[in-house]
Amino acid sequence: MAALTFDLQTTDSASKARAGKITTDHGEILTPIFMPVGTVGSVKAVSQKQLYDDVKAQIILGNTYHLYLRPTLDILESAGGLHKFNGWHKPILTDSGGYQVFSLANNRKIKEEGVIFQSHIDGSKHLFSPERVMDIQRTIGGDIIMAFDECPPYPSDTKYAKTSMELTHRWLDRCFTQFNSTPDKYGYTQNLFPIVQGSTYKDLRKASSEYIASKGATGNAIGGLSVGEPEEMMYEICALCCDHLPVDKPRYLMGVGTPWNILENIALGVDMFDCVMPTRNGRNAMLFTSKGVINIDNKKWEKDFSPIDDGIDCETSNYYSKAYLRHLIKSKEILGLTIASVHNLAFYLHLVTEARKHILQGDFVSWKNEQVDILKTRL
Ligand code: PRF
Repeated sequence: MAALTFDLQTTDSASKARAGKITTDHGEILTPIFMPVGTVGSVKAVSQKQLYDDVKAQIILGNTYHLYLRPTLDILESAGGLHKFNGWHKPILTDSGGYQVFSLANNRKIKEEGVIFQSHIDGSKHLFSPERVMDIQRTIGGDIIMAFDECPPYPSDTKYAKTSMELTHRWLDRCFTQFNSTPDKYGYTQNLFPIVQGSTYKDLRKASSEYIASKGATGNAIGGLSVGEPEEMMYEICALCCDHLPVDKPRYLMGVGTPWNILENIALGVDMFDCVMPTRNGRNAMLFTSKGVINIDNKKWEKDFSPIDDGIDCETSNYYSKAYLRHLIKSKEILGLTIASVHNLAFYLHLVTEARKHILQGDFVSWKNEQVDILKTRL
């Protein structure tokens, strides 16, 4: 079994967009790629079969914070890891909890050692340290595991951003020491991706990107963006980070974003994305389609019996009508949540697949500019 490799197939001549292929012990991932979020080991409202066949997902994400609290490591280890537990046999990436612990846990205290927090489920007290989080992710069994970081809120002053970045870097050293001194648990190779921080400060972002690059990891991530800053600022910082991260390793922009955010960041050199938006917004009646954004709650769709989206290759999106999906969502039927989530995810996967096609074809930028206007249209 072997560490993750990245084969950079093409770099666009008119932008920094790339087409590549990631190889892991659970199979290949063609990039750019979008990773559906499966927080507790399940992509909300979507079955594994729908992820394989309709969404055509190549990798999914799980969250350390949630999986550690429930079902707990004992059960995941007994199952032989998350792939065996949930029946998803393609690659899995786990986020470290270094973000969820700040947004979800109660009474959290950040110290040099790590973060002490109380479970949002039963109030029990826990410590996440870099060492502990490496051990936990080893046990969950993701193909890609993430470093334990602090994501500072937006806005943060320079002093806080710098102190926080330096802590993230010290934690990173401890992550690598622990990761390198523990074996793979289930017979396949796990890979540790470090995370760039530094808030919205260019000097900090440059320093952090260089520090992260110096680790020689098999892939690198950009964190701390899409946390409330203006879109243009996100693009500017993301561009700077990409320019200081290795060209021959995949770059992962964490927690981004809208369909147009994804295309713009692909143009800056990002290869991997994840976001709860397609599933969460889908459950709240917002659909992303090849013709623009639809609020399926709107009366306008009451008697629209045309398919949800016939512009993408997804049986669910082609089969059910807008009027029927509107009825299901209005009636709070469970099937409505499933159809909306499957459609939105299939659309995100369609979008990155098309982006890849146009990068390989050499007309990515003109296609992207045309798409961004369509994607933002409110239907
Ligand atoms: N760090 C981690 N996970 C994350 C983020 C981060 O900064 C973000 C920020 N957009 C989303 N998910 N570990």
